[in-house]
Amino acid sequence: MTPKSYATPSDAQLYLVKSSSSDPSLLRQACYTLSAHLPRDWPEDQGSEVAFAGRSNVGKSSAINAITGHSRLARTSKTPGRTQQIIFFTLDESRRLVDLPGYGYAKVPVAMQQHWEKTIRRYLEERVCLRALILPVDSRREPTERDWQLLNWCAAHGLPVHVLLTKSDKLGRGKRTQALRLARQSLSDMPLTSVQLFSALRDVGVEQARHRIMALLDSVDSVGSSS
Ligand SMILES: Nc1nc2c(ncn2[C@@H]2O[C@H](COP(=O)(O)OP(=O)(O)OP(=O)(O)O)[C@@H](O)[C@H]2O)c(=O)[nH]1
Ligand SMILES: [Mg+2]
Repeated sequence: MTPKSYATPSDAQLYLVKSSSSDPSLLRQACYTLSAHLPRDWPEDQGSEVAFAGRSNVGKSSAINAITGHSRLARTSKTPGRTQQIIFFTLDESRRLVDLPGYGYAKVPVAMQQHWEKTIRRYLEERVCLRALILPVDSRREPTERDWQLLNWCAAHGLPVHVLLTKSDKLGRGKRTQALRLARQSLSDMPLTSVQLFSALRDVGVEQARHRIMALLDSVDSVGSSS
């Protein structure tokens, strides 16, 4: 399988700047479309998608719920490994959000971990309509090795990533500011990667994330037209 090639970072950045005015209220229209175990079950590869990826239990599904304003759209759980399929949510006829299974939870059976490793890789490499990843990272912890692998892969392929420093309600003000500063520093050599503080529980950074996601969804993709 030939990995798709994304726009060069500088091109992609230009596209993003052009299209930052989309109305975030569209996100409230999100509705569940389907859950896919296998690539053949994915919706047709057209329009644009932004996918939430990241460590198990970091708050991906909670972030989707906060951002769409629907408390039960994506299933959340205290037990890691809750999302075990690729879940597609439709915003309108051409735009979707995607909840990917989390990685890094040791109690998920090895065969299942391998299946998702392979399927998520395939999703990233082949999905032409994928515009960007949202990567929630726990604001109290360092990104994991697997987070870095994903960030590096996206940087190498020109795929934008927006990092949400989740569960920031668990940090005091000083620690929150410090977490944001450190994250900005460590991502500073990745021009297509942005970062913000976020809390699904306390509504921190939700509006900011909405604006970013809309800009990413509506960024022009040079891949679809060139590959
Ligand atoms: N304090 C706090 N807890 C949160 C926040 N976001 C999520 N959580 C909690 O973290 C746990 C995991 O949240 P999920 O949204 O299910 O995490 P996930 O990344 O989708 O997990 P998997 O589907 O297992 O990969 C739940 O108990 C949530 O209530 C937040 O902003 N603040
Ligand atoms: Mg989940």
